[in-house]
Amino acid sequence: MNKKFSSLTMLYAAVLLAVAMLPISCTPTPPPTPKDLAQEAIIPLPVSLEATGSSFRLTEKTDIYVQAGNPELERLGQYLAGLLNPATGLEIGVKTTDEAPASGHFYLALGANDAELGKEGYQLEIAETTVNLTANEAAGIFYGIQTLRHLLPAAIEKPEKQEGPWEIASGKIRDYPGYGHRGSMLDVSRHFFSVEEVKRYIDLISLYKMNVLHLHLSDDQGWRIEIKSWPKLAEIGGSTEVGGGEGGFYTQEQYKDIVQYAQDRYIMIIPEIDMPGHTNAALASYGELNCDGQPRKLYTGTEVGFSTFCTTKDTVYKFIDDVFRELAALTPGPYLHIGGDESHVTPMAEYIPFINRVQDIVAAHGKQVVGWDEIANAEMKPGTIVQLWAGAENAKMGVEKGAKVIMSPASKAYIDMKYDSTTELGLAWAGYIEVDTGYIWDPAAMAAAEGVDKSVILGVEAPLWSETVTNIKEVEFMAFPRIPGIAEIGWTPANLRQWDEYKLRLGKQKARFEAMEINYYASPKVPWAAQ
Ligand code: TNX
Repeated sequence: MNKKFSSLTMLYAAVLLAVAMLPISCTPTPPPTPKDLAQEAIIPLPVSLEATGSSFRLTEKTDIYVQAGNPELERLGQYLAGLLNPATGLEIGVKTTDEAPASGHFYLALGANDAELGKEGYQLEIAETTVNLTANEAAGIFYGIQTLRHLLPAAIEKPEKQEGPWEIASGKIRDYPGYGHRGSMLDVSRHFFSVEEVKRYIDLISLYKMNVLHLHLSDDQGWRIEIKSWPKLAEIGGSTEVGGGEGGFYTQEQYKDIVQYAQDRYIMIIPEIDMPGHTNAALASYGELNCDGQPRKLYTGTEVGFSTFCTTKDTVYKFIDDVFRELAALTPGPYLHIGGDESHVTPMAEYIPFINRVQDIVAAHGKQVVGWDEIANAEMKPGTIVQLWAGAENAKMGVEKGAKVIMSPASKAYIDMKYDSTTELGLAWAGYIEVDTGYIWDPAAMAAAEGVDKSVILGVEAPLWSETVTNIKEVEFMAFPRIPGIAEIGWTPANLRQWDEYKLRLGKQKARFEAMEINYYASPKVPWAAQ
C-alpha cells in the first residue's frame, strides 16, 4: 500500500512538475534590455535624436504594416522584410492597414505633410511596443529603413540565420539631408565593372543614404554603353581596358536593369560621355570622328589629355546627337554628363564653341548638362551644372555665369587617391587622403572661401577613377571607409560633424563591414571597435 501510495505520489508529483514547467516554456520572452539610442552608431548622423531608454524587440509575431493603397510603400515594406528576415529567421510579413497597427509591429506611413522633413526626410518613433516610420515621400521611408539597419546589431546584415535578440533602442529621430545631391562616381571605362559589381556598389552606398551614382561610361580606354545607331562604339571601343584586359560594355537592356536597381534604392544614375577629350575609344571605333578620317589605335595605358573629337566636323555633332538621344531615352533623371575635362589638345578657340553646342544638343533631348569644371570656360546655358574637381576658379566663373555646382574637390573627395604612401592601389597626384582628411571639410565653407555662396552648391560626389582599380573588392577597399564620411558631409549639418566623435561611430562600423563582407581599409586613424 505504502509502496503503491508512494509511486502514485511520485506520478502525481511528476505530472504536477510537468504542468508547473509548462508555463515556463509559454512565458513571453523577458522584456527587451533597455538600450540607449544616443549611443547607437548611425552614419550619417541624424539631425535630431531623443533617446527614451527602452527597446523594441522583434519577435515571431512582428509584422510590417504599411498604409493601404500605396504600392510603393508595399514595395518598401517588402524591402525591409527582405533585410530583416534572412538573419533573424523570423518570417516577418508585410500587411496593409488603414490605421496604425496594434503593439509589436513596424508601421510605415506617408503623408506626414511635415515641411521640415522635405522630400527625403523621415521621422522614426521607436517605442517598446511599436516602430513608426513616417515621411512625406517614399524616399524618406527608404532612408528611415537605412537608419533602422544601423540601429540593429551588425549581424542583421548576414545572409543566414543568426542568434538574436533583435532589439532596437527606443526614442525619436527626425532627420533630413543638408544637400539634395549625395553621390559617388564610378569609372567603368578604365576598368570595366559587371552589372553585378555595379549593383553591389549601389547597395553599399545606399546604406549611407547616398542618392546619386555617376557612371563614367566612356574614356580613352573604353566605351561601355551600347549605342544602337553607332554599334562599333561598344564592339570596338568596349573591347579592352587599362592593362589590355578584355573590357566589356553594358547592353541597353543591362543598363536599364542598373538604372531600375538604382531607382528602387532612390539612387539616380548620371551617365557621363566624356568629350571632346578622353575620347580615344570612340576615335578608334569610327575614323570619321577624327579630322584626318583615320581610326585611332585602341589605348590601354593611363596617360590623359592626348585625344580630341574633330570639333569642326558636322559628323561629330550628328554622332553626339545620336548618342545623347539614345542615352536620354535610358535616363529617367534630369542630367547627362558631358565630361569636358583635360581636353589638352583641343584649342580653347574650338573647345568653347564645342561645349556651347553640346549643351544645346543635350537641352534638345530634354536634359540638363553636368560637366567637369573646365566647361565654365564656355557659356553656361540654363540648368548647366559645373562639377568642381580641380579648378575652384572655374567653378566660380561658372557660378558667375549662372551655373550651380557639385563639389568633388580632388584633394578631399577623390577616393581613387591613396590613403597614405603604403596604399598599393590608387593614385597620389591630389595627395594622400586618409580617412580624417576625407571627412574634415565642408563644401559650403570651401565654396565660400572662393566667394561662392552655399545656395548654389547642390551637394557632393566622391569620384572613384579606375586606372588602378580592377574589381569590386578593390573598389570596396578605396571606397570604405571614405564613402560613409562623404555621405555624412552630404547629409549631416556642418555644426554636428566632428572628427573626434565621428571616428568612434565609424570604428563601430567594423562588425557591419565584416557582416557585409566589405573589403575595407582598416585605417590607423580609426579606433575600430570589436562590437
Ligand atoms: C583626373 S578628374 C581626371 C581623370 C583621371 C583622374 C585620376 C577628371 C575630371 N579627370 O581622367 O582618371 O584624374 O585621379
